[in-house]
Amino acid sequence: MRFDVVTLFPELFDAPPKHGVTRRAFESGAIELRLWPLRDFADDAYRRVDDRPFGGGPGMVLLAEPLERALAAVRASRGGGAAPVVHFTPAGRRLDQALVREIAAGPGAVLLCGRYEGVDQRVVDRQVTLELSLGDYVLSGGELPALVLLDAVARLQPGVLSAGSAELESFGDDGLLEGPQYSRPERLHTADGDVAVPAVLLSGHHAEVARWRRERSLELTARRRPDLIHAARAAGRLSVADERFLSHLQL
Ligand code: 9D3
Repeated sequence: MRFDVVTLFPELFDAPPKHGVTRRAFESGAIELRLWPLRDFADDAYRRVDDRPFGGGPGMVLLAEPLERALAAVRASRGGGAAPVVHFTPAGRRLDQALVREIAAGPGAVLLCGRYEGVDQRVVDRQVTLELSLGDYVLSGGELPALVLLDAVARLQPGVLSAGSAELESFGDDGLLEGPQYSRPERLHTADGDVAVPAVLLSGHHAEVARWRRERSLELTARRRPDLIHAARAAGRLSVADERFLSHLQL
């Protein structure tokens, strides 16, 4: 799948193909990343891509014409195909794992990263098919949100994660938070005494380990994210044993 990124800051996208588990998705060619520096599509000697908003007000707006030229070049380069054109904006729909899965199953996308106060609305109206936000906090532009989407999609590519982890984790198939994890040593020596790993995890009883993990997961989710318990229940993802455990929880 192919992602075309229109941005004033293409250098910000150097990292994902170089580091961590997602590097494999780029090295294998599962994800092709093409960058379109917006300044290359300016039409004046100063390479101007922003100007003051009509009607007045603070800040600057990304100009329509460089954006239209950049998007025309992207479309020509991609050929036909109906890839979504995503605009990252605080006014967009909140990105979640269901949407990440949908995008990961498609042909990629064109990612339009806004800066300043935003982009000329005529470009949004003509070209954009999906507006996305990361959540209710103020960033300085759409580049970090685009990197977040690329990371979330890259780790779903076959061969990127060790078997099973993509399905089992938080916001994976069961939609609950994950409980605690422990590794060596069995007893951690500290200034205020030894700290042991929960004994059940060392017992070798796989069914008991699974039940213990399920209960920790249910307990944490019920305390921190009761909305996710309600969603799991509505989707039929809670067993009779899960419901019995939850009914005895003192929240
Ligand atoms: C006058 C109001 N503006 C400043 C508070 C609105 C505004 C415009 C552009 C605020 C931030 C930005 C830049 N942010 C993004 O481009 C952005 C974003 C974000 O700020 N938060 C969460 N998700 C996203 S996606 C793109």
